[in-house]
Amino acid sequence: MSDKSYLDWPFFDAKHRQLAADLERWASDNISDEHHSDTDAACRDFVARLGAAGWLRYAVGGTAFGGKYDVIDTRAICLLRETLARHSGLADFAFAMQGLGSGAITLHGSTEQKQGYLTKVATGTAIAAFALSEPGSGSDVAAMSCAARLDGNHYVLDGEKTWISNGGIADFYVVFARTGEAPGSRGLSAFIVDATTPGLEIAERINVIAPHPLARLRFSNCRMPKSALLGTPGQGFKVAMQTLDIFRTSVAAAALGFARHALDASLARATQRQMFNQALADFQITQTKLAQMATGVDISALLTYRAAWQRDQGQNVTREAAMAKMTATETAQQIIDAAVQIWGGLGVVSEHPVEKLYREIRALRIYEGATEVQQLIIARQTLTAWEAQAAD
Ligand code: COS
Repeated sequence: MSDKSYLDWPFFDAKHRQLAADLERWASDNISDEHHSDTDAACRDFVARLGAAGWLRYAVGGTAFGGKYDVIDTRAICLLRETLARHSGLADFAFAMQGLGSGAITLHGSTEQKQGYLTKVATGTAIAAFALSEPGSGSDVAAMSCAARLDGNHYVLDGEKTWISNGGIADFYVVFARTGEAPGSRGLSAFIVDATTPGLEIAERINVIAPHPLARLRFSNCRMPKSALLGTPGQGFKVAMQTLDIFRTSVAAAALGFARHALDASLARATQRQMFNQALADFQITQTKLAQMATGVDISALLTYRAAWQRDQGQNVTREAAMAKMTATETAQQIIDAAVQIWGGLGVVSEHPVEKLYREIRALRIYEGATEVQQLIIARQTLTAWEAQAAD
């Protein structure tokens, strides 16, 4: 049984404690972390079941459009991701991508766009995707080359996007493209592109170590109505960054869920496994590991829920979200590695729970801003704050 004492921390309200308890019950009854031979089908199934049970309502903002609340509650999103990740990486993925893929619509969509897309995302009847990265621009978003030009009442999209989660199974993609109002980051815009739009093709399906739907998309003379524009022309970079400000914190929460699972599995093994006439947990060398793992879990939880709470207070969290994402993902990697060591040979057997965690955690240190990008963000923000103080 996972430690729940953190729910008493002052970051949470009564509704969060209730959510955590209800979700834990639902996840225990409904999620099994078995091997899925058809990842696409398993992901579709998770989206449908998470939608039917009402959990996806937390992933969108606006009660008039199916959302649980008018504004996305970041602490709820984080509790959902942490709990789902502790039970199944793919269940967490299915939830997270509904949120990331529709986050820009929640933040900047028109009433028609919210009515058309958010309601379906919240019920699990449409699958969402976020298309930002390109073969030539991952960390450096402002360098993207995928372009959209205005042609009468249409925008025409040309270029490629890659590493697109839900690519191939999504019903729509929020796509960022260069519209050229100004150079660099000030000349990008966001669009909602339906998967059936002529000129959009799945150029490649990509297999990764922890399987989930992933693809490279190609846009060739892809014509969309002007109404596909999301927000204001030229504001696409900020739309992307604001969306990431919410969901980067939730990546930290998912890493925390994986880390808690690894700690629980290690405690179970260390107390049961006998060697040299005592339990593994009786060795001080094991206790050192367990102490570091437990402390790492709490450090990650503190940073994650600090960032989530701060965003829910209406404050800027670019720095705090970056700190949480960097620390929780890097720490979870170390905790899971220690769990594999504690499990020994069994820890590297295919589909053993800790072997799966070992594969699941790796991508989180890369996607939605690699650790190195988070370091850049934290350093810039820290320097800016210091310079502002020095100028006073
Ligand atoms: N919210 C709102 N606005 C933001 C913002 C945020 N979180 N972050 C930056 N901006 C604004 C800046 O204020 C700046 O505005 P002005 O043009 O009005 O001055 C503009 O956006 C450009 O910001 P900046 O100069 O910091 O942009 P850079 O090109 O230097 O890039 C990084 C910044 C590296 C932080 C950004 O490109 C990034 O996050 N990269 C990682 C992308 C990523 O996560 N990829 C994974 C895709 S999802 S799997």
